[in-house]
Amino acid sequence: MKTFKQIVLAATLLCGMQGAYAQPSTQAPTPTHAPSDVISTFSDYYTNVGKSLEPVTSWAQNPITTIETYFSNDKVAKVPTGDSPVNTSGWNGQTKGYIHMDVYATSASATFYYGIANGYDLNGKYPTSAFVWPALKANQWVSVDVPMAEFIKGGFNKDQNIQGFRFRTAGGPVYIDNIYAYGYLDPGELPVEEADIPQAPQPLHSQADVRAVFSDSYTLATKGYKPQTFGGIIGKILPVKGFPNDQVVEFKTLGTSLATIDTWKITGLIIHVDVYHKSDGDGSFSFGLCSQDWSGNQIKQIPGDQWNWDIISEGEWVGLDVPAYLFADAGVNLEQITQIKFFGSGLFYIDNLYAYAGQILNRDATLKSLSITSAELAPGFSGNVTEYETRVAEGVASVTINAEVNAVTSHLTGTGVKTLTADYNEFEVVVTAEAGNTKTYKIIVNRGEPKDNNATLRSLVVSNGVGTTYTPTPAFNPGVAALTYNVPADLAFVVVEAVTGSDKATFSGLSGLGFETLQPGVNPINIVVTAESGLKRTYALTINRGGGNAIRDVKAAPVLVKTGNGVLEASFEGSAHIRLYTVTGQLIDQTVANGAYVHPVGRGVYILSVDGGITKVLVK
Ligand SMILES: [Ca+2]
Ligand SMILES: [Ca+2]
Repeated sequence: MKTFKQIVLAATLLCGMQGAYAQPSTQAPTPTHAPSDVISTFSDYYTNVGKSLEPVTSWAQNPITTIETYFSNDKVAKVPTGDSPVNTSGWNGQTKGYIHMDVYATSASATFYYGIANGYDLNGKYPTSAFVWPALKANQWVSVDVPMAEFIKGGFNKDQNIQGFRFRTAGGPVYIDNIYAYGYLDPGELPVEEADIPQAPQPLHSQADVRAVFSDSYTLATKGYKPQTFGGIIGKILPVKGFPNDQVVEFKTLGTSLATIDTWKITGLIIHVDVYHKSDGDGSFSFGLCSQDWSGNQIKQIPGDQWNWDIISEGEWVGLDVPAYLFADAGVNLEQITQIKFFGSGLFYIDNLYAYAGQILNRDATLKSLSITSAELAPGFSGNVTEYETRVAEGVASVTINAEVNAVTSHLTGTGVKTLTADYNEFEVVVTAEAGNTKTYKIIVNRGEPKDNNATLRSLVVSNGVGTTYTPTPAFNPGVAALTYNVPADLAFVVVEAVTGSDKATFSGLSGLGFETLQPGVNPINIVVTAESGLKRTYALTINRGGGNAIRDVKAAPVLVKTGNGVLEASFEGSAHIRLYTVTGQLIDQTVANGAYVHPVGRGVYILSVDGGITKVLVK
């Protein structure tokens, strides 16, 4: 027992000694940035601004960063080895260009890097791999300055404050002092953010009937939509990908999201908003309004027994139209609306938030039933399922499609007797709702035994016929629908060779294949492949003679051609570049001739190019 006590005592002493020596031997260098350019969060030097670090002690599984005091009154953060989260609630350092830290290690083999977090869960966002963290030095302070753009590229949302750090240390502890942000955040350094969704439908209400809050379609709109930093997530105003002038609001993880709006007067009107549920969550969506104050605490929602918010289906724009009086019933002053708050579950976008005078048109474009004579559809009918397939017996010449709309105000097309022109047939039934939105139901009718449905090309080569092939944009693959080739301005024809993906597929004639003469400029060529089942697929080639912008106007000189006695004779005015080809594009001869050209030929078809002008010559 005595021995055991001595060991415990010795261990305690040893630990105590290590603790005493394991601290920086010098104070951190005095910061050099002007206080007016600094937003600090942990520094004894900058006292005019800043929050402090708030060590997270509640996460038992994580090593805890502590705040130590050395050199009488100098605070230093001691970061243990591992993954240590530290709060710095509401620090707005993200508005600056860099985050600075002074970092001290007792060994040069220690490493340190860190992420910053938008939320209290401290899922840190780290710089991209392009950023090189400075190496630590033994018993020295090292300045670590990370561009804010690196964190933003790494996923940090610059529209929200920094809620914490996630320190990552190996071979520690390391010591940190003077954590502050400084410098200019250059918007040009930041990644371009876009909403990768389709554009919202064009609103159809006339300007005179509309009081808009957020819409690119109404130029007299209030445009007073200002997403708020409190009360849930921040709606982010972004352009639609490919449409820089069409903005939408993104709600990344709704939740709730509050926005103030310029005073909105909507007595007697209907509130419209287009909503797109891209992913995540259950698609539930609604909004509330406030006419009372600016805190967001007085938002009123419509009681559930008075309005049924539909679940927004994923991957399509859905227009919501809600009568304003329902909010009046809930206690909102419709002449003084100052805030709107969105509620939901998932990743949403909204567009075209406005109120209009009019009546609510029925948006129901679903079918109540859909069937086909003498065959069952698969899967079984459901109003929200829009694609069906069936198979009928060999020799069936026609089927009848029957359908009923859900709403009597809808319009229906595509039903009735349908002739089966092939063993693979596609039919569409389209429902147009009273409000103008449509829903298309597709029915594939297969006839007879299953047949090969492959109507793709395996390869496609466009060449000049004498060994030079041209590369299309985009690169060829069997699934591509349109290809553009830029070819030289003086190329009078191309040779197109294609192989079908299935031996059972056929070309529709030889249209688009083999020798194709080119006009200067744009030459469309379509290749149509027909699968065994009858399914057709078109590859649309655009041959751009002159390479897109260097289109040359080739004047075909008047050419007189005679053949006979095994000789082709051409006469024309002046000097000309001559090329003679076989019908499949093999170059036979090229030269420059003045006024006349003579070449021996056998029987067959030849292509004569005189200064780019093409003449087809038949030699009997
Ligand atoms: Ca300090
Ligand atoms: Ca828009």
